[in-house]
Amino acid sequence: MDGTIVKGIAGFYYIKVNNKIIECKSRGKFRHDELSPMVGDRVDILLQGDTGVIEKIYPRSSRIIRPAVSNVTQAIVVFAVKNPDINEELLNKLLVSCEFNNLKAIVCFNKLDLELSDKEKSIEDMVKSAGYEVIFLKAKEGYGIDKIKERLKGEITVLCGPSGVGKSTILNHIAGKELMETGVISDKLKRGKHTTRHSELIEIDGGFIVDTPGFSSFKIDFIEAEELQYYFPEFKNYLGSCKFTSCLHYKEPNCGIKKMVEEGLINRKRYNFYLKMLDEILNKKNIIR
Ligand SMILES: Nc1nc2c(ncn2[C@@H]2O[C@H](COP(=O)(O)OP(=O)(O)OP(=O)(O)O)[C@@H](O)[C@H]2O)c(=O)[nH]1
Ligand SMILES: [Mg+2]
Ligand SMILES: [Zn+2]
Repeated sequence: MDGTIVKGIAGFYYIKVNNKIIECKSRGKFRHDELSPMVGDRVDILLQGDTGVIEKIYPRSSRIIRPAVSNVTQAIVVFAVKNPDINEELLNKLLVSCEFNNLKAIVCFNKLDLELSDKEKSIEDMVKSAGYEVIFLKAKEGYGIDKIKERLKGEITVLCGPSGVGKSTILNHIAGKELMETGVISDKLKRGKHTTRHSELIEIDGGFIVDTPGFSSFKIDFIEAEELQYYFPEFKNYLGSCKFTSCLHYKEPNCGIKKMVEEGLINRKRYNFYLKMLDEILNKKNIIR
């Protein structure tokens, strides 16, 4: 029998098999492969009465750390237009992190019922110029939720973004009545969440979605300086046009990326963010050396 691990608590794993959740233990042998089951894993299980044993973990297509979930295919990056204000740098860092982890990213701006100013408009332009889809929401009223639901089928989606932007509100609306029960359970679990740090996949509309606790800062300086450019999708078409193949698009002459920034084909805010991250990465290296 094969299924997907939707939750793991204290050595027990909960596997969704067809329409049932089966509680399983893991076989010890995975430890030799330094592989222990994690939420998101596709597994084979052996039934022993009502419970089971995980026999096999299928190869993972991806693995994210916070929350620890495998096989995630997509991220819904949530910010609020107000309360709290959009942190542009954090937004860009999350987008780079999505590219690094090979996740499709969709950006949602929630709380559209609150005032929308030129600042949000320019951030929307920036995000769209990098090729990302933008969805506006009034999650509290359920507005825009249907657009998100359309994107969930066949995906394992992670909801991420700062605290208080409305991620859990979105998830509750997506799930509707069905989750109300799950909501009660995960409310209970949420209390333990800070200590156990487990995450749970919720099956909706032919896909899985996982909520995450919000965060306010985020580092991406583990990325190599030479690789950073590949996590800016809007650079891709122009990367061959620099004079030097090793160009980092910083101080080098005849840089195709800088030229595109001058011509307005690459968003200047995104380019400035790229430079800032590059600087952080290079400085970090200096300290280690
Ligand atoms: N005005 C307005 N408030 C909203 C909207 N959606 C959510 N909120 C409110 O924003 C607050 C935070 O919502 P949550 O869903 O808990 O936010 P979260 O992103 O899950 O926060 P963390 O769990 O701390 O990461 C709540 O008071 C919600 O009622 C909206 O569309 N408009
Ligand atoms: Mg929440
Ligand atoms: Zn260049």
